Amino acid sequence: MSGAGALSIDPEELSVLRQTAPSLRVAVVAARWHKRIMGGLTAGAERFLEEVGIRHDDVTRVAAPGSFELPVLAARAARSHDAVVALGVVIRGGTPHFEYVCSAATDGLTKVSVEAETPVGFGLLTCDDEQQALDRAGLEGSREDKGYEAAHAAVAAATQLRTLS
Ligand code: DLZ
Repeated sequence: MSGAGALSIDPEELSVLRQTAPSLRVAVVAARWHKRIMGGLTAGAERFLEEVGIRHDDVTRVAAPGSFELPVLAARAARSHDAVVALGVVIRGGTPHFEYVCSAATDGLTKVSVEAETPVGFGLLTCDDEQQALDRAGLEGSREDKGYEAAHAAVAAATQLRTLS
């Protein structure tokens, strides 16, 4: 199934986001490992951004060599964007230092978000095997669409931040 995340948004929230989100500048930072799964995650994020009316030109797309590098690129993007969507896939079998990469990316992205006060949507899949990642990638046959969800979270939080400033 493609676009699974679309079903999870309340229509009322979607209608509010369509009014508030189009003025946001968003960065999508995506790691290069596991191409097919990343294709699903990035497509899901892009689909959400388009759905709430964020213009293609207001989205900056940044390629990270691997998930370990997501935090530093997200940190720089957070300086000049209202929201960052961080996407990556780490598969246990694929890396002998799975825990290090996962915790470095997770802790790093948390730190970036809080210190920069810029929402970072967490679209990092940390999976035991490829099938778990495929199930969450928003591809044909996937149960979930974590790219779409991460973009939704980042944009929704960015619009809420505006109400606080
Ligand atoms: C080295 C590595 C390995 C083995 N596996 C993954 C992976 O499954 N997913 C991912 O996003 N990145 C992986 N990397 C690359 C690291 O994140 C990092 O880019 C390198 O260690 C260089 O710093």
